Amino acid sequence: MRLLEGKILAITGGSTGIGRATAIAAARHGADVALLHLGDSERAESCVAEIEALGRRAAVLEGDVAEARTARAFIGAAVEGLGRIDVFVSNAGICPFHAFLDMPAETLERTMRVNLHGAYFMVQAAARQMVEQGQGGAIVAVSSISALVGGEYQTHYTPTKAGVHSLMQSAAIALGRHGIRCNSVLPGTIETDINRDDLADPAKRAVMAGRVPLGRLGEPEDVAGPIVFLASDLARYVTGAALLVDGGAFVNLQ
Ligand code: NAD
Ligand code: RM4
Repeated sequence: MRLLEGKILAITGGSTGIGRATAIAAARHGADVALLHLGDSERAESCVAEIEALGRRAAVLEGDVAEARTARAFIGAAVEGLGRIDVFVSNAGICPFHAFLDMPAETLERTMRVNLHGAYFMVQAAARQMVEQGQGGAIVAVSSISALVGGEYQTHYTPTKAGVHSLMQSAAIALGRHGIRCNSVLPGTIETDINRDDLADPAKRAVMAGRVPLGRLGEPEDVAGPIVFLASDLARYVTGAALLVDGGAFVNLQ
């Protein structure tokens, strides 16, 4: 069953990790895909090649989500290249692990700017396009289990993920009258570039894997499926929701 047949999906951070797995899963489900990357042309082009090999169209743009103008440029390029936008996935994010007491102000500000302002600018630009098209749409934001629980070296990051989750709740209200659904996924620990150094510590890795009832850390493809579901008409009455995709880590107290 192809869940996104004939849809056009745009995604940020689409050249690696969860974003790349989602772009390819969407293409397998029948979508054409526009992807935004930052300084990663080679992997972005290889993702485009994979999408095209699946018989779908792809468009690619480079830009920094922290800049509001990137949102306008990306949505504009996606519409120019592929015709319209039915689904938008706000995925780009950073997590430069750092202790709280000596957190550099620039690290805090960059993390907020990319993860929260970036998501806001992008979701707003995508929503404006969907409203103009007049046929509804679906927006999925990649929040995190870290919207709900803390992290000693993530004091700059967890508030942005709580913010992204909250943005989807408020946007669901603002956009419901336009038939645009807004939901978030809350991944647990998924092995990608973002935590490669953090998980290189065997002790930390064992602790993180050990708290997952399903017995392993996540792979990007584990998150792509729930994103495709929320983007699809199977989820047509789901808006303002948050879906944990964490192998059960969040509920594992004892
Ligand atoms: P990743 O590093 O592979 O992906 C992040 C992507 O965002 C990269 O492609 C990167 O180039 C892009 N990006 C970063 N800053 C950008 C900017 N300023 N402008 C444009 N693109 C930018 O790691 P990932 O784990 O796939 O991360 C994707 C999302 O998933 C992030 O929002 C992250 O917070 C979230 N997340 C990840 C995990 C995890 O355990 N891996 C868990 C929960 C949530
Ligand atoms: C997630 C969660 C994971 C961490 C990544 C970087 O939101 O906190 O444990 O590895 O971020």
